[in-house]
Amino acid sequence: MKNFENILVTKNYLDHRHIALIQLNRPKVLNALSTDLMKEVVEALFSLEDDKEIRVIILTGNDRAFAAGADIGQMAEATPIDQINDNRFRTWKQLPLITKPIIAAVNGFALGGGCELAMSCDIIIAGDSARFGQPEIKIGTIPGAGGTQRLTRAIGKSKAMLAVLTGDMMSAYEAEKAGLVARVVPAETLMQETFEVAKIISNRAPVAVKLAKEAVNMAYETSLKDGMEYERRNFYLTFSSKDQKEGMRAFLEKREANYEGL
Ligand code: CO8
Repeated sequence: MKNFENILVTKNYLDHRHIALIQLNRPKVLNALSTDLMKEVVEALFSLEDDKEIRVIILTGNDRAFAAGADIGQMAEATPIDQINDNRFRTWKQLPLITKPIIAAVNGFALGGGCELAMSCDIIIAGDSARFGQPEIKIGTIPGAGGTQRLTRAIGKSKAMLAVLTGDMMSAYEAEKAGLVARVVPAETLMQETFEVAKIISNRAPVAVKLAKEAVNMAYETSLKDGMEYERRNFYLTFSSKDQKEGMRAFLEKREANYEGL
């Protein structure tokens, strides 16, 4: 893996060969999501996607901030045409193409694009000091990378409206209660707790994990009827994998399954 300027990438995270960590690393600006940083995140994700050893990716920031939003300095004087030509959204559009599970481990601020980046991941685990919000309204704009869409699907219209129209932040516990966050843990143990979740997922059959992720995401993309159909087809598809045979035989033989991702 090459060296990046704005992120740190660790394969074999905590000596686990199936887990990788991407850490946003612009601490002086609370990990503001510059175009370059987002390009690097996407490049690293695709490199880990292609790495056969990696089964789960953790995305994190630091104790103070997961990310405090898009880089305001970079945007302040931009015209719509600058935004189009800069094509910042190209990187964001690539995030859903990653088939491996991505867990956002959030301490501190996850605001604006930072909240949107966390919501682009598959699971959000938050430290108890984490704060989520879409504060764009306070600086005269609105969310641009899913804040009005993913947040509304995650926490419902009324709470999303409150967040988007006031710009006020939610605590980690409010975010958990609303359904944005899967689990809140003590801030100091965030990375260890996230690693434990990643370990569990990395022990599951990788093909089934990908098909399950795809099927859950379909719940957001389509009608219930079509989603059910999609799920059923992915269910059938798992029966063409070696790992399904291994998993069910291991259960019947009362032993641990050994999954190969085949
Ligand atoms: N962009 C650039 N710099 C930032 C950002 C940001 N989003 N957030 C913080 N910083 C910088 C500050 O300017 C400051 O720099 P300096 O030390 O040079 O003055 C440094 O980080 C530390 O910040 P503060 O001194 O403000 O720290 P506080 O603890 O006092 O406050 C806050 C922390 C509350 C998080 C505060 O920094 C803040 O309100 N930040 C802005 C939050 C925000 O408005 N985010 C939304 C940005 S717009 C957006 O995300 C739109 C996304 C659209 C999708 C993008 C697609 C391309």
